[in-house]
Amino acid sequence: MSLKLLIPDIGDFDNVEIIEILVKKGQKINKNDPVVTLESDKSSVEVPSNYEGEVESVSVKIGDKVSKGDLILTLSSNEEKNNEKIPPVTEKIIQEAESSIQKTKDKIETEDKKTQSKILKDEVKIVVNNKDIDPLETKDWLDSISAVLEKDGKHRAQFLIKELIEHSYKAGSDLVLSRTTPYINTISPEAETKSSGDQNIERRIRSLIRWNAAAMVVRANKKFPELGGHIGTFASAATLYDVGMNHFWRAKNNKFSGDLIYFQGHSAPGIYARAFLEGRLNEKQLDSFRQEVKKGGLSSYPHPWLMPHFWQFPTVSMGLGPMLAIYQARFMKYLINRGLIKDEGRKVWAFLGDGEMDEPESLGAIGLAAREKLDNLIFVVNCNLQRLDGPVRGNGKIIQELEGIFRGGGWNVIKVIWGSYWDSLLANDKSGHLVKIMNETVDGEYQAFKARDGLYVREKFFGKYPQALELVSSMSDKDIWRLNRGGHDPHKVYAAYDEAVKNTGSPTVVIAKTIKGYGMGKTGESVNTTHQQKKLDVDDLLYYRDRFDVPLSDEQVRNVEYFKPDENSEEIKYIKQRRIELGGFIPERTYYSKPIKAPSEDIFDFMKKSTGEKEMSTTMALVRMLTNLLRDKNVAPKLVPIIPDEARTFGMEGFFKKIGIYAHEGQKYEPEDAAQLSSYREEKSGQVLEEGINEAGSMSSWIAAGTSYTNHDVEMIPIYIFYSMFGFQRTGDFAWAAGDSQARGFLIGATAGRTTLAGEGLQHQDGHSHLIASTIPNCVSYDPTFHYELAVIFREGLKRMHEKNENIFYYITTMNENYSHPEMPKNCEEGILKGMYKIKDCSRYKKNKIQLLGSGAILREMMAAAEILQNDYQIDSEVWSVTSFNELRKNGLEIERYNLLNPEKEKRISYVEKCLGKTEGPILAASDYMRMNSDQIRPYTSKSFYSLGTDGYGRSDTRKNLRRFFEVDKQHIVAYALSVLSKEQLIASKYAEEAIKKYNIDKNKPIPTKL
Ligand SMILES: Cc1ncc(C[n+]2csc(CCOP(=O)(O)OP(=O)(O)O)c2C)c(N)n1
Ligand SMILES: [Mg+2]
Repeated sequence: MSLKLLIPDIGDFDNVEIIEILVKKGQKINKNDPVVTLESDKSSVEVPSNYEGEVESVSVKIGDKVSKGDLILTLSSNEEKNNEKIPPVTEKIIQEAESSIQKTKDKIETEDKKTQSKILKDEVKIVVNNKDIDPLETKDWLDSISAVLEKDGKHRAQFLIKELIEHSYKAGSDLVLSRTTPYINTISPEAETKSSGDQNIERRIRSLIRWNAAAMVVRANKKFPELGGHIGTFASAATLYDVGMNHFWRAKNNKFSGDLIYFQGHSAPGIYARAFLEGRLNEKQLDSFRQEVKKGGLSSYPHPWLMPHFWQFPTVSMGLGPMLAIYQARFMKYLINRGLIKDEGRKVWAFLGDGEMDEPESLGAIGLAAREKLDNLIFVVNCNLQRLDGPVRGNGKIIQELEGIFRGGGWNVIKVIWGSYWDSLLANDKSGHLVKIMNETVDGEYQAFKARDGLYVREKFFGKYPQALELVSSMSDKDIWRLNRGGHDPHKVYAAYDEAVKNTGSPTVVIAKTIKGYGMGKTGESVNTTHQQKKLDVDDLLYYRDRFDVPLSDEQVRNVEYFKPDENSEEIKYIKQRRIELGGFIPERTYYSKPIKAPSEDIFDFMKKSTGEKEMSTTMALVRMLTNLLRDKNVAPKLVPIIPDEARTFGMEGFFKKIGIYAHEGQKYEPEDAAQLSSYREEKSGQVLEEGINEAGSMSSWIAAGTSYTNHDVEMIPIYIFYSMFGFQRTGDFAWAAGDSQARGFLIGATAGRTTLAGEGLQHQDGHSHLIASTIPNCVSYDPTFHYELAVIFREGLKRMHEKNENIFYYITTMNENYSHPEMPKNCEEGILKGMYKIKDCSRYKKNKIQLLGSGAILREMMAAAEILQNDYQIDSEVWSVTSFNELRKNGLEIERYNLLNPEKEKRISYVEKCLGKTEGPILAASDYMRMNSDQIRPYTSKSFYSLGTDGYGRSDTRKNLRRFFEVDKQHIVAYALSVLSKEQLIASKYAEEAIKKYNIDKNKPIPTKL
């Protein structure tokens, strides 16, 4: 039958232009194949076919203006017309819902069985509480719930408790809800899974790692006290890492893609110390800790840039690790759901300090982790109760606080507070007084206990209640001192990790209590100054050796010697065997991803032609280019568009329907705009990462995608498009970490420029992002004006980063000002990429000349100014399009350095000088950024150089008024150019004076930085 394909609902637009026809008469097409591209003044979008069939006739041509319901083409097809209906999402939703109900049911049943086997057989304890007016009645209730737990499992018990709470609320009581549990371990001793490891050997290995880590810091500081380093952090975390290394973390190899571990920055010495025992690092390397200038040194903290075969993730800027890990885990699921990697049950582990959790970024994304059910994510928060200056929560309890926050956020929370020596005490605490003390004691006290001794703990802790004191009456002070904390007990840590890796449906946080500076003795253990302790005197070292039974003589201790047992020793064999069984060493950074072939030139050809009368912004040109890239079979699946709730601002809403928005649960509702061409389509295999108003999250996603080549061995092309003002300045530290991580991809600062965004005002108008971008050594940045410049830059970016695997990333600004774009001039590609090329030569009068350099939005003002100078003042000029002052500066720096270091060699010429050296007249440069942007190249030319720019706070007004205000409009450029020429004594000053008058330029207006 013959079917008509009509223009669908295109939202608010009417009379939209057809800019491409993608099918021909006689062509066979599939359902959803794009047939034409429409372009409004804001965005371009492809129209897909609703049917499969053969094109009979095409009823539109390029340039036609169409509206909803207009005929595009007719098709001969075997399909029934009712396909025209909106896809039956509803049915899919029902199917998905049914299957998820069944899965949940199955899960509940198995979990209930599991709980039943773990229930305490003990009688219920009566927790003494002053508010309890009838302890016996309390006991009745508690006994009842115990019976339910034993008979019907935890879900039934939780259900009854929930019902009770709701019932009492309805009956008039306040809502009683607690997100915290008593200050004891989440996993009861009976429910702990036991490690199969040899605990004696593991302890010996851990002791050696502890020793070597401390020795490394002490030795470095003996040589050069300025080097610094940390002992206390790793000392508190050694067991947390060791259990993971010996039993849980699977390395990348040819059979498995590897777990990903974010190590806490300050624990780096411990990770090196383990690598030393594993034979991956030698003594010489340990002795180069923090001395990286000479090749082979070990970086102070995890920095993939400095140790590209070792460290995978930079973490030492606190707060970045937690967010990066969350988005890393999410990106792993994204790749799985898009079918780009297999689901191998890999995990992302992030080790965090309890002080670090105060960074807003640390907790800022935990909601996303729960919402996206990231059961591939495990946080381990090392609660040593201290940060740099003192206690994290002296007057409170950080563990309880974190428990409440994470549980409230939907995480699976596992508290590891007490070590095994406490088990029997807690079991004998029939009156509940011990738990009561535990609950009542604040972190400041807990810290102080561990800075004292057993007697102090007996008196101040157990001594609070006679019943608790009685519990320890038969224990010596030494025994009391040995009562360990959960995070130092490998059994407890093992059990927690075991549960964490088995948990499904939510992320897990293991909150482990430890002691900062564990084992460091009186000068380091649990004292406020621990964090910065980098030296240990001989007595401390001897104490440390004895505490951990390190087999070194006093003399060796005095010399702070490392200790590595013989290759055939039990310890070395064991440590290696464990890693062999877990697939290799960790951390290790490798990549085996296949490069992505850059698309052929011709897919960018349309951007090299003039747009004629048609006006468009560079943002629109970018979206058009991306639409074209999505037709390239190599590139299309690898593109990861990342948008923080700005797709409509940038005219990218067409991507929603075309490639879908990633949503791990698909789309459970029929979108309000389902019938529209740019409908908000969410899909499990969706490609767009729509991050919501969350630039830090978007940046974390971008880093995850940009490092996918190493973390997943799949090269991806992330394109994160944002309001340029909310880019580098908002999330600059992430950008720095991206450079360190060697992320590859595009950052697009859209709606850029101080005078180009017009109405948005001070907080939105960006006049400095390029300067911030220039601070990142491997960031390549451009400020293009015309669509062909954008095409040349983007293609080169694809080639350099994704085909040739250069470890750089691109920052490109695009604007939202509409204008027509000229055809690409001949032979300008090299100049576009190097940073400047001549775009216009006005040489009619051959008397006086000036070099006009314009960038981004201001280039067109420069070009217009050149016309005025020529027509009204008989001044010739050459106009240069500067696509990147940053790139020009980089070249200038290098050349200047070479020349200074090689005074006897022939002088090399910077690219700026190559362009401008032999030209006539002074230089006047301007951009829509601060003057400092163009001033960057001033040292690399021998000519007189003046610059204009948009220094000062932005404000809302029309573009014309803003450019006048910041003195970068064509009239100001003309007046300043005349003034420059008069200053250079090439023309009389009266011309400049006249122009200033003519253009009503107020000389008395303060410089905009003061307004
Ligand atoms: C963003 C940031 N701010 C400040 C610091 C400086 N700093 C380094 S470690 C530290 C204290 C860390 O305490 P915590 O997170 O509890 O780690 P711990 O060493 O106790 O395990 C501080 C403030 C930093 N590295 N990053
Ligand atoms: Mg801490």
